[in-house]
Amino acid sequence: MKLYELEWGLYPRRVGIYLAEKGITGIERIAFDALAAWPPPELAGLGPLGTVPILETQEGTLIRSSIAILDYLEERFPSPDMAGATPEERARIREMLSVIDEAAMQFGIWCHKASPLFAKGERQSREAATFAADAYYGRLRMLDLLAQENEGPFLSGAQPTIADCVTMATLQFAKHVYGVPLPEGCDALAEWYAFFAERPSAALPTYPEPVVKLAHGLPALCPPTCP
Ligand SMILES: N[C@@H](CCC(=O)N[C@@H](CS)C(=O)NCC(=O)O)C(=O)O
Repeated sequence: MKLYELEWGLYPRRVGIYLAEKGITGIERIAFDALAAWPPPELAGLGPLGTVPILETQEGTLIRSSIAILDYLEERFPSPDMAGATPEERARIREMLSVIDEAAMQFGIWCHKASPLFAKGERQSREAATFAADAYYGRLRMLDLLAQENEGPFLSGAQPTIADCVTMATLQFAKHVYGVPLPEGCDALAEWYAFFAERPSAALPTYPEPVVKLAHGLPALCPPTCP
């Protein structure tokens, strides 16, 4: 199998953290360079979406969404279970996944509409960015409530799940690339973050300096109205 990725990108990191937690090592990793022209020419041969991660299975099927890749790998490698052992556990993990996936989407809009990183290629909108920043923090507050219900130390139960991987990829990227902290008062989420960040799977990737230079400091530039 082959995984096409940007090692440090928010969505590919979901898969990177998952592979490390799961202990899957036999996948060839092909990392693109975001500082070169985007999209890289090789991406054109991998279907029309033009985003990473993409998993190419042994049979040659291309899977082009991070959550679909995680679902596929869970079915392919069921042990150790990271998707929930019972229908109830699976539902709980999906509940968290949908909240953090919505958060990631809103975070992307905040960045695309207000960060100097995108100012050249995209129409900027302070109004859209502030709306998205508030929506991002709103989703994290929801996730904090869900984390409060859990006995931990992981987001859902006593073992790492795909909800931990997807959440860590999002929060770590927000913090280290854009300088976006957790919203105030999200103590359960903050406690989980401090715990999970120490795991080897969450070791920081190398973020490209020119990207961080332009991206860092987003909250000062365009703050959420309810920090
Ligand atoms: N929904 C997709 C989103 C993937 C995505 O947007 N990836 C970013 C990199 S982190 C990308 O490829 N962006 C390039 C572009 O949109 O042109 C997933 O979950 O995999």
